[in-house]
Amino acid sequence: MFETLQSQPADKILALMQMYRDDPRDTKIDLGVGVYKDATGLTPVMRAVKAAEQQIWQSQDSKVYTGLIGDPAFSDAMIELVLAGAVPRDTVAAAATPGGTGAVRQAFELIQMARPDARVFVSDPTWPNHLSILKYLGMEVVNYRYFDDESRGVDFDGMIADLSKAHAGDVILLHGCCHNPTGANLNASEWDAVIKVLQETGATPMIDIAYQGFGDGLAEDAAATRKIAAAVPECLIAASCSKNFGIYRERTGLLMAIAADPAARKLNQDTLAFLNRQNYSFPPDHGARIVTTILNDAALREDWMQELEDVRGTMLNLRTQLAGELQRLSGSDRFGFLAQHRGMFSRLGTTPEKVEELRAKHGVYMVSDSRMNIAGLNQQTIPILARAIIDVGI
Ligand code: PLP
Ligand code: TYF
Repeated sequence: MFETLQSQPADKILALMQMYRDDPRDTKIDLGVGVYKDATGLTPVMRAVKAAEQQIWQSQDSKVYTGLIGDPAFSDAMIELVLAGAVPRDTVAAAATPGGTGAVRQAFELIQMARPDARVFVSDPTWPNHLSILKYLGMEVVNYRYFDDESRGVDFDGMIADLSKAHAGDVILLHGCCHNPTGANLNASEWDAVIKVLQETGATPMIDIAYQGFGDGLAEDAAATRKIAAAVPECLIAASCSKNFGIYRERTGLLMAIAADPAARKLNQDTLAFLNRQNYSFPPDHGARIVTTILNDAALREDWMQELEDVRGTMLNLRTQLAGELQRLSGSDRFGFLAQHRGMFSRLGTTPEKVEELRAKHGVYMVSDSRMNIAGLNQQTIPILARAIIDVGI
């Protein structure tokens, strides 16, 4: 029967990861897949994660099933981390999911169950998995303008104009912080304007927050999410713990559905449990338990926050240094956007041909849309990358 299958397009980011591994050059530089790497190129297990795992190993006396929505203590801890009391707790339904991707998938399914004809507005560009999951589910996608090719910032007027075309029953998907793939983000007053559009159109926001703590700080990165959640009656939030806890392979995420009032919460909560049951029954627990242990232990939480700050500071330094080096080599300010962008990624804003030239000639690997993972750089590779960028004429 399976001869009827059609081959599916590969994930470009993951294909690039393989290509990099197969490249024998020892001068190669990996700026592809979005994982944090330290100065030695390693993605370490965070100190607090190790300590939490040790505690769990010592104290856990059963691995019996949790519940369909996972351990409620994980939901409580994550709701606090992301929302910090921005909305009444008794309006928030939540379910643990396999990673942020699981939360995104369950959110789309929840939308589809509630409104089979909902349109989902997505930034142009957005994380490719948003588009492929929406396509797979047969949901209607509307692009809104986001990246300004000229300034490498946000095309804010275009964005607002496009979002204004949404109406009640539509969903507007927003990146809570550290936009993937561009690195370009809204400022506080621009977020306020987006909130105004949400209120005027009645469209429902869905916020994907996968990099809290990677941009301007834990609270700063969640500020827009909190403000939106408080300003509209209903809101979906897909949170990932992969990056900020460095537990990528543990598959740890949470989907939150905020209802207009406590009475409406129950239906959301029951539906989230139903959706988990249909797709995988019980969500993974180990990563969720690590996160809960860290967030609920003052010393571990403090240590985790410190290490996350160091990670964030490292990426900011790399940004400033790369922008500085490019300014020196090019004699112009045209790469200043690199220091303005936030999170792991920056879109350089060049053609796939130039990206290919960077790979073939200089062993620099970035996604063909010219997204580079800033965390893939270090002191040695910054000048090499800067020279390569100038050499290919970007
Ligand atoms: N959403 C965005 C925008 C992402 O970049 C990612 C990737 O890390 C995710 C969601 C979810 O990641 P994960 O499923 O690994 O938690
Ligand atoms: O955008 C990235 O690089 C990360 C990691 O199918 C990732 O979000 C990449 C591709 C993918 C899942 C995660």
